[in-house]
Amino acid sequence: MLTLYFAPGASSMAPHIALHEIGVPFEARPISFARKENRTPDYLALNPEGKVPTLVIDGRPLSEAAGILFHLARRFPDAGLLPEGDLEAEAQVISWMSFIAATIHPARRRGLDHARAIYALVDQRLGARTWAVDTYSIADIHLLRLYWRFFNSLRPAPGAFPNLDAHYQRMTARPCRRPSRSRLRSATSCPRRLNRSPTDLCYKVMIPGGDRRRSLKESL
Ligand SMILES: N[C@@H](CCC(=O)N[C@@H](CS)C(=O)NCC(=O)O)C(=O)O
Repeated sequence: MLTLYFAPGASSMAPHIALHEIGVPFEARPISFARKENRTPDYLALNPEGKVPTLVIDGRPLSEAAGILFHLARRFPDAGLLPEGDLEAEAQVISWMSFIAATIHPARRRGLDHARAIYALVDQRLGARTWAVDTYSIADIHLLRLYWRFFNSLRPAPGAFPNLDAHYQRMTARPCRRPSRSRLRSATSCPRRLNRSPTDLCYKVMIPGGDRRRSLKESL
């Protein structure tokens, strides 16, 4: 049983996307910072820092977006979220995720100029390649969430980060990956498309077994 504790728009968005991408059943538990639900004794017992995300795996908590993404990618290899059999490519994914957690994520706290300088570095590091490493991976999901947050809150000048913009467009245009029914027997869902509204990340979710659709929305 997987339970994701998330707050809309927070770092938890990356594992939230990955879980939908994989199509595995999970319980999503929203946490309100405004109501200080991340400071309750029950939540602190799962995540002593009082941060999201936390993924509870059969009762055992796992924190840190990078660790959760790695767990999901390795546990569900059919989703193709981590290069397989290529040590160097796998290490490149870990390198990106360390860079994201240690350098990109804290950048905004050091001011706008610093954040812009860091995103210029990210843009350069990404370059013209399609994905962060040779194939689509959890590093792209992690990167999307950070740039989405930066883009929507600080509104960089058009063309300021062309490689990141192109990556963002590619991410939002990705088609739905539907899990095979034989592999996942229980009800699953997956993202159709991430919309480009300034404040929302919206998945169009298909429920297998019918053409009924519903939206799952993370709003700021
Ligand atoms: N290094 C952590 C950072 C997690 C983090 O900073 N989460 C923020 C939201 S983006 C949070 O929960 N903040 C609530 C708080 O600090 O009270 C990760 O990558 O998962």
